[in-house]
Amino acid sequence: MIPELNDLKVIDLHTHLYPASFGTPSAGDKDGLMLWGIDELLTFHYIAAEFFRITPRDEIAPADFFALSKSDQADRIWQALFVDRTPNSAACRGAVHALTALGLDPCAANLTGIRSWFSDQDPDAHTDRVMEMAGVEKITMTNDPFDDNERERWLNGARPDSRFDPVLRIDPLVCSWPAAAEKLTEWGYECRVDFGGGTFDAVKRFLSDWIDRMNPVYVACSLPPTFSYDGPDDLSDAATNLRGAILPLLKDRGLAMGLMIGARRQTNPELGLAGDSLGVAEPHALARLARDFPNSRFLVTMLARENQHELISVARKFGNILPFGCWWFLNTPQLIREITDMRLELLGTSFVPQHSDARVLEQLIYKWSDARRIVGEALSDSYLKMSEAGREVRPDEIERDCRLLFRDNYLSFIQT
Ligand code: FIX
Ligand code: ZN
Repeated sequence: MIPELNDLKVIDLHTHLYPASFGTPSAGDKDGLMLWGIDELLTFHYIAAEFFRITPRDEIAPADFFALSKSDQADRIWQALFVDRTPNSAACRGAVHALTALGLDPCAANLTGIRSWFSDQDPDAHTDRVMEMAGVEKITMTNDPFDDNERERWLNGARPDSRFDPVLRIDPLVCSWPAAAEKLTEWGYECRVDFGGGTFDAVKRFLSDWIDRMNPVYVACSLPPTFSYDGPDDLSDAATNLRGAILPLLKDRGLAMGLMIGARRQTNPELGLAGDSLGVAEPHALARLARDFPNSRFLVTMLARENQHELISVARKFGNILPFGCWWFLNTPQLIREITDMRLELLGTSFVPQHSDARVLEQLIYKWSDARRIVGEALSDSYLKMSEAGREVRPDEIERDCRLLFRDNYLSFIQT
């Protein structure tokens, strides 16, 4: 373990967390975006997926489960996965870890006591406390103007405070053309689905307006494993929009593009968010983008374990690619270790080892504790090997490396 990592304040560069100013169900705003507390922790989609695996359909079908109140859902999950079974999956263990860290009983027979503790907390002060416990200085959000609920909140003046950095998320512009063109037209940005007329201008105006409104630290989209980009002659909708509008506009506005590649949406639609899975993607598309847009910057994470080695090899060729995080199904101790070792061996310290992807505030506690421990072990091993090769590492160098990995690589990349 690396002691320097214990006290380091990290920047969490991708989450789905919000401040209380975006509303919270615990305060009666049922579609509020700030998720926290025991009911959200237990109904988190990673855990819900595990519940459906072991719950026969004739006991409760997914649609009937989702029709229950959040607290009834949480009660059922607690009983099935934490009482009747041992909570030893990474997601369940994470909830146990967060509860224990907050002084709550992970062996409780029911949720009454835990729920009452959470109901005594003020969401805003609780955010400070959880960030302090997790050692997180900044939470980077995911802000989606195509989501009606979120969109309305921004238009009605909701804004984050200085603990939260916005990120403008634009999946439909890349992945769902022409549906996105119809939406933009409906909102007053007249687009033609065939990219004729002033469509690129309309897309740029849309992006500019949301950049002005949100002041994002970068712009992001998640892409399916089938995403392709094959150079200047590629006439697919995604390539056309990236080349004609999105990347030029981001360059003008000095913003990096986050690409999260490999999510296969709605493999099992009945399960909602818990129904997504992954597929192996083709990193060649990324290499072409980095090559054709040398003045654009790409923050990249890929979802398939099979893609990790190739992503690193592409990043070795292009300084405008910054690999980050062990995303979603890769965020388990074993895979974080494997991927971090591979990155340290091939990229030195020029990457960002982890982001939390937290959707529920208290997840920061276990996700960052795991990341510090596992990345710390990988880093220690790399120092040991260096020492065997004849070069000791100094304490100030260890501190610098930790800062690079958990803050400075990202900060300098988005500010370049
Ligand atoms: O696209 C994303 O940002 C993904 O992280 C999410 O869609 C996903 O549901 C998730 O929570 C993964 O951790
Ligand atoms: Zn995410």
